[in-house]
Amino acid sequence: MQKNIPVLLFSIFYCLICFLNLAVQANEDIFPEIPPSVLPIAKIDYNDGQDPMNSRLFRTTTTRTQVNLSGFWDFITDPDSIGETESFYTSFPQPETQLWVPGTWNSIPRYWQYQNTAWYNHTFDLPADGNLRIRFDGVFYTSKVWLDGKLIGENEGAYSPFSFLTQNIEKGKHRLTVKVNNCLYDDSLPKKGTDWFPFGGIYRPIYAELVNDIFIDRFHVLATDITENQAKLAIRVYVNNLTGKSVNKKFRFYVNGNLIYTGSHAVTGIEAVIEFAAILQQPELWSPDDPNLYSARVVLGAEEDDQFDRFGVRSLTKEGYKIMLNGTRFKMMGANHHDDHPDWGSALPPNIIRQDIEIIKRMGANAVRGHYPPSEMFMDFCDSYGLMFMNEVPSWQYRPEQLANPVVKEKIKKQYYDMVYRDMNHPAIFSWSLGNEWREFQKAYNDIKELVDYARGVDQTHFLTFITGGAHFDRSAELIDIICTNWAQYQWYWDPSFRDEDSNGEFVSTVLSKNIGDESIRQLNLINETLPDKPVILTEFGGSGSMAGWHNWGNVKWSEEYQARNVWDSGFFGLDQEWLSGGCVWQFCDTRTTHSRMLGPRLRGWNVKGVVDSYRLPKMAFYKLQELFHWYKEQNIAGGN
Ligand code: ADA
Repeated sequence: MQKNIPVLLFSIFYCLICFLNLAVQANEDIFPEIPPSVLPIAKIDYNDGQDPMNSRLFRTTTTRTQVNLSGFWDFITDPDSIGETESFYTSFPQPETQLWVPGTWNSIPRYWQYQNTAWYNHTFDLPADGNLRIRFDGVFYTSKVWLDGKLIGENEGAYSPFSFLTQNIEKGKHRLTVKVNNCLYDDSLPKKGTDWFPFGGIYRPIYAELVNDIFIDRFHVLATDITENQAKLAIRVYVNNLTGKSVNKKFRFYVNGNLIYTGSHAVTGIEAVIEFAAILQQPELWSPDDPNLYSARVVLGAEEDDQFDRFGVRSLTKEGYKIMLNGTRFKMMGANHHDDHPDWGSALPPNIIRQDIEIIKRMGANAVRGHYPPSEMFMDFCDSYGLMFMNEVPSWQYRPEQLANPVVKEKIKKQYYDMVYRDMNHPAIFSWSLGNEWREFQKAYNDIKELVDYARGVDQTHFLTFITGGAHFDRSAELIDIICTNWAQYQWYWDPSFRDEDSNGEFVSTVLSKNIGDESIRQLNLINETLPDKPVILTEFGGSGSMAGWHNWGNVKWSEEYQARNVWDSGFFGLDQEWLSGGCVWQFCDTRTTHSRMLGPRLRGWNVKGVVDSYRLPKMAFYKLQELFHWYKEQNIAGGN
């Protein structure tokens, strides 16, 4: 018997190994995880350094003195709006606390629901004399800024950078005081009652820099006439000139550290635009599977000022209802993303942004959609990891009378301009959207036309769209390049309908509410019948809410099973129909909802339609989507549609 013990132990051990192996294999079959090594990384054969301001994924200048203003700032709320009359900007009162900037006060339990005025105050050291430019990447929602007690500017709008310049400032200690208010109104952008939480504060990076009397604000690089041998680069440099004179300046343009253009140009007016062209030899194309990037640098004068950015070379065109990326059909497999995290609110730090991007890539996606321009860091990560991005003006669910309001229209135009101005260089940009789910937009044709005409005047090099709720359409669809419809509501605010095939292999809805399902498919088909030459994207599909970790038999609302089936059902439809160009799941992660929506269809005050929960842990729907996206990709590689 004793002799048999080692044999017995070995057999038990062997069985255990076999069992574990099988379990691992079974698991792999069900959940095709991509090992981290397979995630593509940015392909750029030039080291453009790290950004000490933490605003971008790369250093933006070698010539300017910069001071990173992130850190703990004094903070006080001002619910009765007494701050200006009591001159908080000359003598800041005893602070209630110190808050981390960039950050939002709504991620601190003490200010969790606070929606009103608050003040920040911070002292910093300027290492040299000069023209001081304070650069805010984003403040939600209105802000007013004082430097050493003197008002230097104010801003409305949460999603675009803005800066204030003060000339001839002496080196040494300076004090910055910022009044912020996160209240929203019927004519704000977004408007009051918008679904996502109005996280207040200086929530994106902020820094100070010294600039010369003539300096570069930004530059755009556009690649056209792309062949295997070369691409034409059209470069446009936006220069600020404080001298009051017209001066001739030399401009140099580098790609990956190589000088490819030198020329002299007249810099005339306060905001001058300099244009020139260059040729890029043997361009490496950018795509989600192969995200090749180039580092670009513009130098003004004899190294008096410089700016870095990155760009990519890719073509995005339409062939009837098909979208072509670099000449190959592109079907969108995406996720809607909000800047939202339980610990950080909307102020996502770089490591969380990177984690989100990696999870979305791991899901097998090739695209992301946002309701507003995300941080520049987020866009940089989309470029680097290979995700197309649908960018949007946060004009969410405006009614016709709001769209007709000239104040609102001006805000939409300004936000559109700022979005294009900031994000033109990102190869990741798939489209610009003027807004989401405008109510009864059929009644607002003239206002929509005015907005579209304005948008085309700003940029004609990217797709332009606006998003409709449900599969409705009208003649305004003819104004835009791609039809985008949020199809998912048919599935989450009414009884679910699930996909099935009839005996002829046709897609039909079945089970719980056949009528709603059939009607939604009928409307989608109608779009295609009426506008057969327009690409159509399901900008929001799937996404019934689920309570992470809660399971049930059948299709019980809030269960993970219910959501997983819903996501598969509508996502499959978007990829399977030849005339559809895919879509984006609603939504990436569970997010906080606004005050007025805490009750009703928002489980525990959160929009729980995430395929991962608020801490980014996967729900069943995540794996279903991963399976779907990988299935489509494999089928496609193997010669499918
Ligand atoms: C709409 C809207 C989203 C979100 C969603 C929901 O489709 O575009 O922002 O509010 O509804 O969760 O209800």
